[in-house]
Amino acid sequence: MSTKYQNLINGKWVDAQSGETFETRNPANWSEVIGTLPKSAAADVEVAVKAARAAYEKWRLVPAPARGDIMRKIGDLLVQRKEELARLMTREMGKVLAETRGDVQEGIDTAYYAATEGRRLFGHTVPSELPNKFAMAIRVPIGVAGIITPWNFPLAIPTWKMFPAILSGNTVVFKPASDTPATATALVQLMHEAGLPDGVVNIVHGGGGAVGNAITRHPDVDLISFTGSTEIGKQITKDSADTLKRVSLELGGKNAQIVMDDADLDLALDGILWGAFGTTGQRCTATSRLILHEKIYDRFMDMLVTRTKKLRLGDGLKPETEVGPLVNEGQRKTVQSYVEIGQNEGAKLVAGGHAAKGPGLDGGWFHEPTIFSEVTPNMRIAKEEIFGPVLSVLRVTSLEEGINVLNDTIYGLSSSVYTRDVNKAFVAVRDIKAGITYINVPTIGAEAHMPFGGVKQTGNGHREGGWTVYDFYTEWKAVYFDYSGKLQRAQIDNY
Ligand code: UN1
Repeated sequence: MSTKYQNLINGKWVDAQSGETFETRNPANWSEVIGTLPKSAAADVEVAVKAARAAYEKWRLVPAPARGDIMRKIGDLLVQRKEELARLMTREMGKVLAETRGDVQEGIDTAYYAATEGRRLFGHTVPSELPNKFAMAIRVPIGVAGIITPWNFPLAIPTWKMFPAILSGNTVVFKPASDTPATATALVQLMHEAGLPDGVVNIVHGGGGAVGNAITRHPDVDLISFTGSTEIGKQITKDSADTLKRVSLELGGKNAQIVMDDADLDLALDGILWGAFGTTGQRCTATSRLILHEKIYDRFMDMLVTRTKKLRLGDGLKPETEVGPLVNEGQRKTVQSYVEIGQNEGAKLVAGGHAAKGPGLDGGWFHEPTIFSEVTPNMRIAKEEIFGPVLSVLRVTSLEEGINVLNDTIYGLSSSVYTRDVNKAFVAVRDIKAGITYINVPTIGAEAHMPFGGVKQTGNGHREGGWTVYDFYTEWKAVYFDYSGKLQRAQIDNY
């Protein structure tokens, strides 16, 4: 059954002004159309930004605890609809049900965190240097936030951005990935039902070129939060420069797991299978490099290849499926091209390497979980983000070398070290250049109340998640009260 989805602008469900549409389909079974969507353009963004701006002038005055009450209702509705949303998400982007339930859960956690943040949003009171004078710093909202999100966490990532934005008193124009617009619409529908006033959240469907650019270049959009490729992140930075928007970027990764010779190898094996092939490798946190200590290299590779070949591919709605399809044909082509690149570079293909065929697989974008061994740090498959089920394995002789290899990338999102030696673990935490370091945990699975983001070309210094994201969605205002009744000159009268 195909559903007709619309844009939500100023509290009304509407088509694109042009009347044009596009489709969203099931990557496990491409002939299944899930829905049609408005193919919007700059004119639709224009109306949405106007609505968001008008709504902002009222929403900023609603007390934060009252904004938090709506967040709590949003959380409650997400709990009620968790299963329905997870099923829609699996149909729309392919990852297995356990994972799409986890994706919704991340949204629930983010909603309840935001609800309680409505009663915090703490500022500071600070002693003044002058008598009979009071100083404080308070957080104020900023305005209209443009939110541009990817398809791999089609519910969680929009919630990481929209919930703190709205709780802080901003309003939102949201452009979800055109691969997952149905899930995004279900989320916005629920936010609307929870009682957000008209215009506080607006969704405009369409492509990055037409809709995304109109948002990032719009003079009346104050903030941009984007998750996606490093290439587009750089373009957004340029496009938003003319109006000096505040921009938060979560970009690429080339995350690695180091396994030391003293590690619990069974644990490290479970970790790498989940980190590399969970979500079919389509996470910005996915493990795409495995760095093995030479003493355990051969043994661990045997264990890894055996288990990888047993992973069950299929439709994510089936309970026995462990690895779903890639999201679309383009992603599968990218993966196939990297398999070729790896082979030409002289790496050894030890598992997978092909589009997956067979009953239940032929109608979708499936690809075998793939492993290259004997990879060296200068190969492209050791350097470039692939965003699919391809793992490059490198050999090292020490922790120090392992950390150097791990750091040898333009990215710096997530990292992992398996060791039983606490001293080695602390050295790794100190020397690894990444926004996230896990000890005896795979590179995926960040918790919603912790800072999330990366260093180097993974981002531009901001963090999502937890308390840190509120620094992005609020501006600090310094406030001074003088109750002395006379002019007191700072830096002069008291010295
Ligand atoms: C992403 O892939 O962009 O840490 C986000 C994780 C998830 C979020 C991934 N909680 O793997």
